[in-house]
Parts: sequence; structure tokens; C-alpha cells
Amino acid sequence: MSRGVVIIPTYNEIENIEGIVRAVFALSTPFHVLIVDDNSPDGTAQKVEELQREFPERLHLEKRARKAGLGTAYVHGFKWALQNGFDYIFEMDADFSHNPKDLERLYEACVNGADMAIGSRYVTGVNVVNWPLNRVLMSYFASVYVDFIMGMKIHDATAGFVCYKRNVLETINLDKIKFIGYAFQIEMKYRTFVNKFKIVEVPIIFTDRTKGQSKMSNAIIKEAIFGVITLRLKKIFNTL
Ligand SMILES: Nc1nc2c(ncn2[C@@H]2O[C@H](COP(=O)(O)OP(=O)(O)OP(=O)(O)O)[C@@H](O)[C@H]2O)c(=O)[nH]1
Ligand SMILES: [Mg+2]
Repeated sequence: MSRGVVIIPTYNEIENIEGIVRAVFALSTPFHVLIVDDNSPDGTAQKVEELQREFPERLHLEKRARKAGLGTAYVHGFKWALQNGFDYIFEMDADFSHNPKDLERLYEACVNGADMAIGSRYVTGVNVVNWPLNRVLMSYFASVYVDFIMGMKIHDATAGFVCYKRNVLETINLDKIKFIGYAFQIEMKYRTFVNKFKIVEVPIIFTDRTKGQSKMSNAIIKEAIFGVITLRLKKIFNTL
């Protein structure tokens, strides 16, 4: 059987970590989990170490010295997953905004021919629960903006719930990925798109976090706005 690993970056997710790990291990597909923790002051990593005693084979932990952004945490996780021979590599948040049960739907999509399966909020209308209207609008129009600048017709370009087939991540030069927020999510999709891999959007329902603190900031929005233009220019000048 092919092996899948769910990468979950964490920063101060003590209220969610145990629940999310158990929810993945409760699925009938035996996915592995890799937590990439940035030295969370709230003790998230210690909780993972405690859980590793219960799940020694399938729960993995990479500890980084300091908070360095979600994008670089994923790049770290992708390299680890490739080195450890995984065939299906997932991105998922720790805060239950993504329903762990949908991992199996993303996996199915990749087993059935997709190279990248995106858990998408906007394929069938707007499937977002409990987000303030300004965040929904911003998130929705981000994809319209991405299409306008990059010509990439993905309904949910900033989605962070994704399954990659191994060869997609092997093809992308991960050392070039420097963005940390939404721009990171857009960049991963853009690089997959320009490499002509098959991208499929799987409709999901996204729910706002109920526990823990948001790490959303204005800097992350700015990075996305200018990042999209930078990526497009790099493509035009053949330096992507
Ligand atoms: N390792 C690591 N994880 C991070 C970092 N920033 C965010 N995360 C994690 O990345 C995931 C997504 O972050 P969120 O704070 O939920 O970001 P968001 O979904 O845009 O915003 P909210 O849902 O409003 O909190 C969560 O699992 C976070 O714990 C970081 O700098 N390093
Ligand atoms: Mg979140």
C-alpha cells in the first residue's frame, strides 16, 4: 500500500494538537502524521512527544528553533516526507478549520489521477462557516486576483488543505520557496500549474477555528498581493 503523511505545522496549538492527531489516527486509512513545531511556548511539542509514546510508528515530530512562518515549516516537512519515502503528502492546519475526514477524499482524488488535490471552499458556492464577511470576501477575491494576474483558474488559490503526489514535490525546487503565508499557498499551486500537473479541486466545508489564536496579519496579506506579481514576473523572465 502507498504511504501517506499529513504534515501539520504548529505554533501554540496546545488546545488543538491532541484532538487533531487523534482525529487523523481514527480514520480507516493509516496515514502518518508529521508535526512541524516552531518551539511553541505553550508546550505543543511536549504534548506531541507524550502522544508519540502511544503512536510510536505513525506520529513524527520535527522541532524548529523559532517561529519562522508556515511556508518554511511546510518546506521543511516536504523535504522530510520525501526523504522518508512517502508517496502522498498532505498539508493540513491544526485548528480543525479543515475536517480531517476530508483527508480521505483528497487522497482518493490523487489515487484516481490527480497530481494535486485541493480542498476547496469555493468550487460550489462559498463553503465557509463562521468567518467574518471581510475575511470571506478577501479569501474569495484572492483567487479572482490570482486568475487575473497569473491566468490560473483555481477557485481557492489560498487553500491550505492539499494532497500532493510525491513527484510534484520532487519536481519543484523547494529551496526557492521563501514565502510564508497565503503567498506560499499560491506559489505551490502556481509551480504545480506551470509544471502542467493535473490539479483537482475537491469541495470541502471550512470552519473558523474555535480554539487557540489566529496568526493572520497584515504582513501576510501584503506578501500575497506583491508575491503574486513577483511570481508572474519571474515566470515571464524565465527565472521562476
Ligand atoms: N510551525 C509553524 N506553524 C505555524 C506558523 N504560523 C502558523 N502556523 C500553523 O499553521 C496553521 C494555520 O495557521 P492559522 O493561524 O490557523 O492561520 P489561518 O488559518 O490563516 O488563521 P486563523 O484560522 O484565523 O487562525 C496552524 O496549524 C498554525 O498553528 C509558524 O510560523 N510556524
Ligand atoms: Mg486557521
